[in-house]
Amino acid sequence: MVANPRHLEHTSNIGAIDWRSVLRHVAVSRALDDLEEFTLLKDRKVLYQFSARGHDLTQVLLSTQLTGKQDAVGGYYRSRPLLLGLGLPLEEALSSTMMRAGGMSDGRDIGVVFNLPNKTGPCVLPVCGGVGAQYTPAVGWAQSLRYRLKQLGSKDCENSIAVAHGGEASTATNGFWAALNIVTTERLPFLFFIEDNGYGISVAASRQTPGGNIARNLESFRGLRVLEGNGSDPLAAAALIQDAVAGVRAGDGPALLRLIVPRLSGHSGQDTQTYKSAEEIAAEIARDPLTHLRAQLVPGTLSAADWDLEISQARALVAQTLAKVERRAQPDPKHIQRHVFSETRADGSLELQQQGGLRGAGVVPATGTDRAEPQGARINLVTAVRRTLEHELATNPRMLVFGEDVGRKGGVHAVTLGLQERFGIERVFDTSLSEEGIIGRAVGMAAAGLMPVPEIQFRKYADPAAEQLNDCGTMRWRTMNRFAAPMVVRIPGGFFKCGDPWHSQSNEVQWLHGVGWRLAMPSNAQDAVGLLRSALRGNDPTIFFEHRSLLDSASARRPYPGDEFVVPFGKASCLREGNELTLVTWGAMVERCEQAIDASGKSVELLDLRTLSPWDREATLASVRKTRRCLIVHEDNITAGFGSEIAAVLAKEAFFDLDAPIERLAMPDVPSPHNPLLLDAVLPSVETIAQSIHSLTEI
Ligand SMILES: Cc1ncc(C[n+]2csc(CCOP(=O)(O)OP(=O)(O)O)c2C)c(N)n1
Repeated sequence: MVANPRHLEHTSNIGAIDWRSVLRHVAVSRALDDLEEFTLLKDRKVLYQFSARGHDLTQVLLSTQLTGKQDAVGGYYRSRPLLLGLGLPLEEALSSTMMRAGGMSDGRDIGVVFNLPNKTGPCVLPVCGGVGAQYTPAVGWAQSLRYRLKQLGSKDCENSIAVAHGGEASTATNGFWAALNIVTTERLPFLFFIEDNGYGISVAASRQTPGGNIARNLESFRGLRVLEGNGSDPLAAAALIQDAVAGVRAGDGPALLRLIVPRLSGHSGQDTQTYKSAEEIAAEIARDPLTHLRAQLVPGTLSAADWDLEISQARALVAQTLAKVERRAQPDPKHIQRHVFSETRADGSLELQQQGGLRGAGVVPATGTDRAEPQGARINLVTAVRRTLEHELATNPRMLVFGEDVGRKGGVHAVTLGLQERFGIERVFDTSLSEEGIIGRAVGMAAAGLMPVPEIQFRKYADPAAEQLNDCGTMRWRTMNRFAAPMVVRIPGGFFKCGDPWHSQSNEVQWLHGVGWRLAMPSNAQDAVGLLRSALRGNDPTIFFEHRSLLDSASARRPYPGDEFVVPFGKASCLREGNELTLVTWGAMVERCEQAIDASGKSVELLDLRTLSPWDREATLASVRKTRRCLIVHEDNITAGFGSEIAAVLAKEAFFDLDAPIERLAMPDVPSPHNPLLLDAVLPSVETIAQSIHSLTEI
């Protein structure tokens, strides 16, 4: 049943609310909105403005309830009053929208997408511009609370909760439904705090969900407590918010609270609201929660003079803050390429993010050794990855492995076989079939100081997670190193005995446009161990590509190189030395290139790049300067494949050293075909590679 204030289940304590403090925060939020909307936008000192007028009272009330030592919020662009209530400094808030130095992002991101690192009180995960992107990371935080309490004994996590804040239109997004499904299935301490202002820009709520009321539609959703009410009514809203939070905190499971609020401005500073009638706008103004708050407080709780004083003090405070922000410097363009990845200072120390990752939680993993100590018989790539995961799980209690079928079955490629048995269901677990949920959840876990290792079952099925992958990669940069979410995403892909457009895509180049991601593409079991371990102990999000044709191939087998073996990223492996031609490749093409070199009888230098982000430019340039010719072979489609990037760098940097054009051999621009005959026709083969070696060396 949808609860209203008459059906509250937890003892209400609205008497404990400091209404004067609530008024103060709402008044400051209003004064900020007014300043931006009516002055700074016109002066072009703010370029993107999202007023929270009408949403402010409910958000400030929510902030008073987020008292858990490990509470976290996933918010959106209209969440500023909530953040102000949680301690966002006013000067940082305004310098963010005014794009000044410092702030949330040093002028890199739109000012209203805030973040609030906090390891000992409520934190706010980095807000994204994409509607609905806030939900699954908040779910990851909620799951981390259970994990940290049970597995790490973090008492602070007891009774802490995660809240996701969004508008009613965001309940139509993939992220919302992915989150809803996970929190109810897993019974996580999670609150959906939905402020329904009736519009998603200009689209009415009735086009987002049947009947326009998401609360009503979710009444029968199993495992979800649903509440709703009027966000303009201070007492009713306070009671509902208290009750919803108290229920989640008490362990009743997830809840959704829908509060109806007026949107007292256009969607953004640019929006003139011509789609609303004058009557509608007047009716919204009549629902202004600030007016209702005054009626509530004056004169019983506050005198009219005290009320006016709070309003004028808020305006004065905002005016003083503006003066300070105006004196702040503009961000320095010199630094714009910084903090894409984790950085070290000249003395070798890490420039640590404020929150996220193992290091953000104060854990510094051992560095390992790049000297292999081969042990025993040769193992295949599957065993190599499994053994590495096993050792790291055994030595790092903050690491979790999860994805579709990775638990009892041990993964569709058997890579995680036996890991759940050994480490338990909290650390190695099956997820629901939602890639958005898998990666989004990993983002929240990483922000909470864990090392998530999600598996995407096949390369193509990372597509539904594209938004979370993208936002994860840019997190460090857009928060100016305040937050980072290091994780290792294992993704099998590429052809096997046959191809097909679903399980066999390679398409690695997409990750290289995903700013902030490291990418490893090992060609053998030894490199797989070393690269995976580097990534698991690293401080950046990493895609670890497990090529399907290499999982059990004879060519990829190597002895296990030891429990501390690491391969540093960005170091190519020179597999053959030669002086007539440099052949650059990676992944499953390595074996074909070796065979082609043998068949050609030419002196060819073979570089296996091993990682593409970063890639070893120096080794490639040095080799090409020596051999004066270069052939690049890859499985990914040829147009704008990574070979183009390598060729462009060589053309610029080694132009006068070249005796022949740089050549690329790659899959034409078609999806991977299924029939092996068709697949063979499009993949670079030993024969076509050998032919290219011949024609290039004979120029
Ligand atoms: C994934 C995505 N699609 C479209 C947009 C453009 N957009 C920004 S806000 C918005 C409407 C959101 O409405 P709602 O969730 O109800 O929140 P409100 O703005 O009303 O507070 C749209 C379509 C976006 N930011 N992200």
